[in-house]
Amino acid sequence: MTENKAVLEMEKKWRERWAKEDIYKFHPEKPNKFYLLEMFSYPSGAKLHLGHWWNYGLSDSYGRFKRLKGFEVFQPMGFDAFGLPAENYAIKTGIHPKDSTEHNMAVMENQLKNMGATFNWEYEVKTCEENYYRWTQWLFTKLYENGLAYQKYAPVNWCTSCNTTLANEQVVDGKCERCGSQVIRKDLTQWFFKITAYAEQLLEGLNRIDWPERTKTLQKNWIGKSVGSEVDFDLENGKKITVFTSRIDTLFGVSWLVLAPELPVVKELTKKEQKEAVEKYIKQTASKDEIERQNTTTEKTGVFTGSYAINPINGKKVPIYIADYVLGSYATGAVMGVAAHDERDFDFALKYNVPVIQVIKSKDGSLGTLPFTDYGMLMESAEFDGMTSEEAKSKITKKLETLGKGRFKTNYKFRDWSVSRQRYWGCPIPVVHCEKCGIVAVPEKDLPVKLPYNVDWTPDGRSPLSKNEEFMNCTCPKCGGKARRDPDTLDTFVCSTWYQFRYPSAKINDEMFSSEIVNKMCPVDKYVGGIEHATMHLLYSRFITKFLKDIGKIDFDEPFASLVHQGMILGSDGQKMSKSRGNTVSADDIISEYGSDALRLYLMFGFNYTDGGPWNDEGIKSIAKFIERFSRVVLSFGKAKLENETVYGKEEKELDRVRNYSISEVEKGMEVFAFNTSIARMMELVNAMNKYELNEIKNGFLMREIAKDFLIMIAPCAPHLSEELWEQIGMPFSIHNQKYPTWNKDKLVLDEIEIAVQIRSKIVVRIVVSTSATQDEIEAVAKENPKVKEALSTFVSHKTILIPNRLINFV
Ligand code: ANZ
Ligand code: ZN
Repeated sequence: MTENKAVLEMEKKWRERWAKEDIYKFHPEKPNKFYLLEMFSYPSGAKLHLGHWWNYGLSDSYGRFKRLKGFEVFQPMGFDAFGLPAENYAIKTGIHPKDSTEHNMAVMENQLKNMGATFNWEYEVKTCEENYYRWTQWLFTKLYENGLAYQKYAPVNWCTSCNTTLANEQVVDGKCERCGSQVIRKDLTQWFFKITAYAEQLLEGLNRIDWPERTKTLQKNWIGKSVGSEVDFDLENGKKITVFTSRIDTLFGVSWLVLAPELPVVKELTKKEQKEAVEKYIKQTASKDEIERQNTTTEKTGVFTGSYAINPINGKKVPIYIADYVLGSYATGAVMGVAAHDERDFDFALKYNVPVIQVIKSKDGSLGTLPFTDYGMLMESAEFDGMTSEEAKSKITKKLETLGKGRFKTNYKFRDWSVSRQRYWGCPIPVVHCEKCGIVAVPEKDLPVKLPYNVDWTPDGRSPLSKNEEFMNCTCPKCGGKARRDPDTLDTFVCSTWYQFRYPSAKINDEMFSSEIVNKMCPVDKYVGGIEHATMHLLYSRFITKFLKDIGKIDFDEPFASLVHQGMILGSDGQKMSKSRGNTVSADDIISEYGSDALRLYLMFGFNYTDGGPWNDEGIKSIAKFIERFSRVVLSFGKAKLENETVYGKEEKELDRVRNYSISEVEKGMEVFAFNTSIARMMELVNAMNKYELNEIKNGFLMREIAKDFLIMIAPCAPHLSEELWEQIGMPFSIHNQKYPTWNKDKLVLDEIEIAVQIRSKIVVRIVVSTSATQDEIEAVAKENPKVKEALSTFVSHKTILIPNRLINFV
């Protein structure tokens, strides 16, 4: 590898000039703001890798394009600075998370600055700083005041070897990501945010945002809305069991009830002779996770409890079973078994010998093959016979309502968001536990509850903060008596729910953010980040945005108006880049050999931004050649003598057409992150410029204009080099303050076009014809061509078929 000193120095020179003159400064008072945001990153100490260039570099190019289009672009950057990696690093090395994080942020900030991006560092946000997490805590207290933050005893992921809880994303295939040990479930009292209260609004809002369809679908499925009914089945002991069903039209076909084994009522219902089998089954179930239990390919198992319940619609007595495919955490944890119309139930019925009662005919009136669930006609009861399923669902539920034994009900699959972490490096939970007053939120004037520096983070199963007496002991803000702090910290996803509002208001410290500023600047106009966040960060921040609107902090309810997911750059072997595979590509090496503009241009040209793809060493080489070519031709065009201004013949017209076409198409591509097509159009323009150079008499004025247009178009993609060439052709600093060139529709019209000539559908030759030529005229031109003449000498053509602008066929 050779270091390309000249290029590196040129790039550095311009970066220094941009910084010195502060040309990317954001002016909030100017109209036409455009808020461009990339998901901020965790401050790792490693060097910037290709992924950073891909994500941040290319969206920076998009932002630069928007600036040229006349927008006042706001593109802030910051760090998602709390989190497990720093704490795990501390456990391994003894280096304090605060120290390593601060170091890493400084290193990374410096590297990001060296990218030559237009980030507005004045508005930097670091979530681990007191003046940030103070407002994360304030947000918590507001949620608490509004009944949306609550404590519950619930299971967490627990690593048996590290002796600590793990976040869901730290559990890989049921094992601890750090040590590979088995992760078990452990019950602990934890804090939750009631995101489920916003289920409907989260669904509805999806219709109003410009997000990729697949991301919206992921959120929709995650929320999992299910419309149905609840039915109460009476028990022999006078109590009742409520089931949730989306198919109440099958109520006449119920053969048994199935409860989730973990439901507390199971113990009461179990008869003596079934006790042993039931208890054994409950134990078995406890070792399975929900995903395993919902696996439809494994055989259904279950155990009879010995008890019966009464079907309220027909008084039939049905047995009660427990089975692990019914989940205790969804709906009521009890289902009615309808073997004839539910596949899972059908398998179960065959195995346990319960009757299969068909109550629905298929639409053609036949009984069909069991089990079938398509909507047909109800039968069996005179009252509902012949109704469609939809009619029957409504009528049956209404009837149950009058009997006091059922009701309409909508359930959602997603759960409230568990936010407590028994870890150190996070935002402390701003409540105290008082013996007299119970849980008391820390009042705003006492925030932040500071994260102490001195703690023992050895993983021994206790929250590190619980071992710091100085932190734990406090006075109750309500009664002034002795109280204890909460020893847990918040999930870092809480910190990132609202950072997009902090940025534009980053200079204000006496409130979470200025509503006036945020209402003006937000929602974010374009958000760029990975799809892996679809059902976490992207859902959480939508929830918190809706909440902030409800408490009057903002007047809009969706944080990100438009969203783009970048794909992923793979190693040249098509696999995810990783050190262990040895397929990583070092961004630094590429830059030192070719310059950062070359890296950007290659990433823009070689891949579809939303797809990504495998790295290719040849690709960067051919981009280097393209750079050489356009540098030469732009200088030649840009330095052309201003003469022959009035010469505007066929060649000038064609060159001008390519220029106008290029301007319009590059713009279209840039707008939708289709950078590869934009670069391809610029390459075509360079070809056309090359061709024009061969002309004898050249319109120097036109050449200069085209050189300038080309440089402005490529400026977002090669920010340093375009600035350099701009200067070399004698233009004043800075190219990045120019306006994107305009194009003229009239100039796009082609005068002449090449079409194919076919004889009996086989191409013989290509000819150039005027775009306004009639079929007869085209035929005449074709017949003059020697090859066509020859072909037609042995074949009598009866007619010609013309496909305009493409071909003429002699048949
Ligand atoms: C009777 C029935 C008959 C059902 C039929 C389906 C088809 P969605 O739409 O996904 O919400 N169910 C209810 N609670 C459950 C739980 N805790 N664990 C597992 N399954 C549960 O599905 C609703 C259906 O899932 C309900 O409708 C119930 O089975 C089952 F031909 O009731 B159904
Ligand atoms: Zn108190």
